[in-house]
Amino acid sequence: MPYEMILVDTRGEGERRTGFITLNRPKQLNALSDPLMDELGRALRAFDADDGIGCIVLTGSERAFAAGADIPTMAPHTFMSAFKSGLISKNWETILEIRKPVIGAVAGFALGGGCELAMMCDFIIAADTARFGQPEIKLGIIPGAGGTQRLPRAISKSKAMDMLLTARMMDAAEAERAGLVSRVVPAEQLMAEALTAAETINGFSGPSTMLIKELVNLAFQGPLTDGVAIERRYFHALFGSDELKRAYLPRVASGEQIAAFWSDPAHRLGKTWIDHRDINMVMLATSLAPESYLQI
Ligand code: DAK
Repeated sequence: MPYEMILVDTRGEGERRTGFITLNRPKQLNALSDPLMDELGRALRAFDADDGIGCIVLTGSERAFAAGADIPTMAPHTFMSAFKSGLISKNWETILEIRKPVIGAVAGFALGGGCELAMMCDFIIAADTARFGQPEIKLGIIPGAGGTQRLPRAISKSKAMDMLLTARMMDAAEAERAGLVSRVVPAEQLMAEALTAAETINGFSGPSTMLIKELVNLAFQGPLTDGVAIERRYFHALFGSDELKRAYLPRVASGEQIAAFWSDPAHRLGKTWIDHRDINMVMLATSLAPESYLQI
């Protein structure tokens, strides 16, 4: 089924490419409606299931990433209709189920639900034109897609209270200082920067990127001790990987220097016997003493 409110394409080179999803309701500044969120969820799931895709970039227009939930379609709701239809829930959080990294590339307004959607991305690269805000209070409502929960975790209680209670917008420079975004670039470089970041990720092990994403999200959402315990289990589990044993252990056992092995660009690019998916296994392995492998 074709998309009407988003644009979808793939970019980059190599074995795994980057899936781009562009919110495309220009007249409404990409206001987020139910049909749009359905399409977004469908596109995200399709990229997640595609072995040729390593990473996803979610973006909007130069003027707006998204100016919030679509106000006219929300306005008629009553408590019961909002509750029964699961307003801003069932199809708004598909992005949280995606296992591949999702980069938010934000230019212009990211307000209300737009800011909340950006915060659901794994990290945000912002154009210097980006402006973030949670202006719901001006409408007499509150955020409905996690704004009161993710914003304080991302930028501190004080700044979150300030933004939520005064409805002021935060520019890109302040958003970077506060930790809401990972980098700020001139607007005209936004897409290139996002693609470069995505291609870097695409060059690493897919399973490792998925595990890192899962664990960082656990750190963001859950208690520290649980997160560290689960991280340890996954770390141990990676040593059960056939790839690790086939690709790396024989070389260590034969006495090859780790540094020499790793500095060979052919290995780094996965052009020889070592497949690119092994690379992160190797990186994990190099953090332990060689004797450890010989006991596995
Ligand atoms: N929804 C629908 N259309 C929107 C929109 C939105 N959120 N934001 C902007 N637009 C539309 C404008 O209506 C305008 O359309 P036309 O009049 O040209 O047809 C067009 O986009 C351009 O907007 P402006 O002319 O206002 O452009 P400016 O550059 O002057 O201002 C702005 C840009 C982003 C600062 C301004 O448009 C603005 O403040 N927009 C609203 C931002 C906002 O408050 N977002 C929503 C946050 S609240 C619920 C009810 C509501 C909600 C939830 C539940 N219930 C009753 C259950 C809302 C949730 C939110 O996300």
